[in-house]
Amino acid sequence: MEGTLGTIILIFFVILTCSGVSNAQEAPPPISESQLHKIASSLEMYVDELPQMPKLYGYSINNATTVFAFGTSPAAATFPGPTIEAMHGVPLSVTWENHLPETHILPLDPTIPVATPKHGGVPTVVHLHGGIHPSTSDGHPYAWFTKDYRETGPNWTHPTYTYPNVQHSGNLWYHDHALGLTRVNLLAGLLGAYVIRDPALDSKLNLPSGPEYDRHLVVVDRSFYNDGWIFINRTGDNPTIHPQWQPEYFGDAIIVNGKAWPYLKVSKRKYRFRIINSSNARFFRFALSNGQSFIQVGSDASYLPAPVETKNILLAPAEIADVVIDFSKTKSKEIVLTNSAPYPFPSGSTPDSLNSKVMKFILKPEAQSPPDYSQVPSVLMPYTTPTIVKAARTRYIVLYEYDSATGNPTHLFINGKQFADPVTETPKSGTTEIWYVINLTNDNHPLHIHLATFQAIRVQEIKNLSAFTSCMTSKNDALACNITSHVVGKTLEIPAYEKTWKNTVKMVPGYQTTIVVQFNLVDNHSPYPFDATAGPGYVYHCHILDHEDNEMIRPLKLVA
Ligand SMILES: *[C@@H]1O[C@H](CO)[C@@H](O)[C@H](O)[C@H]1NC(C)=O
Ligand SMILES: *[C@@H]1O[C@H](CO)[C@@H](O)[C@H](O)[C@H]1NC(C)=O
Ligand SMILES: *[C@@H]1O[C@H](CO)[C@@H](O)[C@H](O)[C@H]1NC(C)=O
Ligand SMILES: *[C@@H]1O[C@H](CO)[C@@H](O)[C@H](O)[C@H]1NC(C)=O
Ligand SMILES: *[C@@H]1O[C@H](CO)[C@@H](O)[C@H](O)[C@H]1NC(C)=O
Ligand SMILES: *[C@@H]1O[C@H](CO)[C@@H](O)[C@H](O)[C@H]1NC(C)=O
Ligand SMILES: CC(=O)N[C@H]1CO[C@H](CO)[C@@H](O)[C@@H]1O
Ligand SMILES: [Cu+2]
Repeated sequence: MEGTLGTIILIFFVILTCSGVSNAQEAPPPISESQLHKIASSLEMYVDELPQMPKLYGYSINNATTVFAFGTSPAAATFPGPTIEAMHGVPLSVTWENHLPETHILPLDPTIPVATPKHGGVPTVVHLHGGIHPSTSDGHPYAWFTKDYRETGPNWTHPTYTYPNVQHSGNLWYHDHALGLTRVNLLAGLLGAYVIRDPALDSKLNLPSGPEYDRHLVVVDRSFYNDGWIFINRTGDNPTIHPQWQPEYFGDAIIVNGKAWPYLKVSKRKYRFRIINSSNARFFRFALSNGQSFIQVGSDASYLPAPVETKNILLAPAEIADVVIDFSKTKSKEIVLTNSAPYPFPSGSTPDSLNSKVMKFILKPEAQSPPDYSQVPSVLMPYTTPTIVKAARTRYIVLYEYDSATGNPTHLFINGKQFADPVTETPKSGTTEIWYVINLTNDNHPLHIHLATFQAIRVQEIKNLSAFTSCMTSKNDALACNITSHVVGKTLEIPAYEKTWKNTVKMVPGYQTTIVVQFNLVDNHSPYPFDATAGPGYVYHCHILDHEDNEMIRPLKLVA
């Protein structure tokens, strides 16, 4: 099909709605963890109706919160940004402009590699997460730009990005990706949903549809000061090394579509929810309080081969769960969407009375529920089985965390390398590779690879981890450290709801996760409809944003 080129202009605007705070750079008075918790617990749950973008403004609590927001004008800017509706096969171009203020609303850390314009302003660049597009439209961390493009990073290309939308229908999201600023720019609000529709496929599947029954839930966690200002700790965990950087941001309040713990009135019928975890570091393990199951139909930007019924969904930052919830059979009048994931995941604190709750569904009476003609088909999308894909080559990808003398993390590297070190991952465009990802840290790292689609096929424990880790720390060479003789421990079951072509996969600590990575087009192995080897190239990184900003990120350059 010949695509027409739609153009929308998206502009960043800061909405200054908070009257109390005039100068962002002026440090607020110190605040304790228990005070933050008290502020979050003073927010009444389930008083706000779940909003739908793009109607909503970024007021998360009783006091308005100043945010950075996406929109086509200051009046139209929202947090999350407007949901971009794209059509399969119809290229879309977006001109990204920067109208952010001269100084950031959150504290920065100059000791990590960070975009630093000489003439002020807040650098930003937009990445379409899960998108298959040229690297000149990928939002490379070095492709940042400030207001009116007066200063640009070394890999900046042009203001207008083109998204070919050659993928089948599914869920993507867009967010800031500027070097060393991702955690604060997303915390400030620079994120939004993007959906690709495909009328032929969508009508065949006949899942719940239309604005009322097919909804996005963009979930984040945030802490706030009393006046509504977003809280981020201004003291680093190793303040003499990094004055501000902390290894993970966790907020006390759970925000869905810009509201803290909202509610949604639902009819007794099926709904489709596209749940995007846009937290900086918080994992969510979702469940429904009445014990009923989710029917998961998609993961990240792909459908599952067949629907999976599950009572729990574990979602890492940047992962997307596409689920159907059938409210027609429950006797409950209210159902709470709950969260039970420890933070940091998997060995941190248990969620408390606040962050164990996400939102509430309030059921309308039967009489008010119109007939439901939607369905959940038994087969969704047949894909190539990863185990029979022919791999062009294998690579070892090792995740390291470095700690100070006090045992606090100072930085994280992939393969012992900094982001600025020369590119080492140079797959051939059109091929498939096997990557063995080895996590030598205590955290679960959601690995995100730009452009590629990939899935885990084996997750196996590393035996004699301390011996292997000490060898790797000195040699940084998995083969020389006898990796195969160490990967002999127990294997973990890969959840059925993750067995599809994903763009973010969780890496279990102390385990080797084997992933099949496709550097070609999902579904049919047709070549990319653009030169994927041109331009500044892509990146792969941990999607815990605090890790990504402190160098758990590496370049990825496709070659012919
Ligand atoms: C914001 O909250 C604080 C403390 O709860 C209160 O004193 C103040 O009046 C509130 N301001 C607005 C605009 O709601
Ligand atoms: C901020 O970080 C410092 C250093 O890690 C810590 O001592 C302090 O408790 C933190 N404050 C809050 C409110 O979390
Ligand atoms: C969201 O993602 C973050 C960071 O990857 C992760 O720690 C958190 O558990 C996720 N939360 C949910 C609800 O999926
Ligand atoms: C672990 O490796 C060390 C060093 O290679 C070795 O001395 C030790 O016996 C090993 N331990 C086990 C339980 O295999
Ligand atoms: C790897 O294993 C071989 C044979 O088992 C052994 O000779 C060699 O010393 C080992 N290398 C390391 C770094 O442990
Ligand atoms: C990207 O930026 C780096 C410097 O950070 C530079 O060496 C490289 O040539 C740039 N690549 C392109 C294609 O602009
Ligand atoms: C080498 C290393 O530090 N591995 C860690 C990986 O994660 C496990 C589980 O959290 C830890 O116990 C290991 O120490
Ligand atoms: Cu990480």
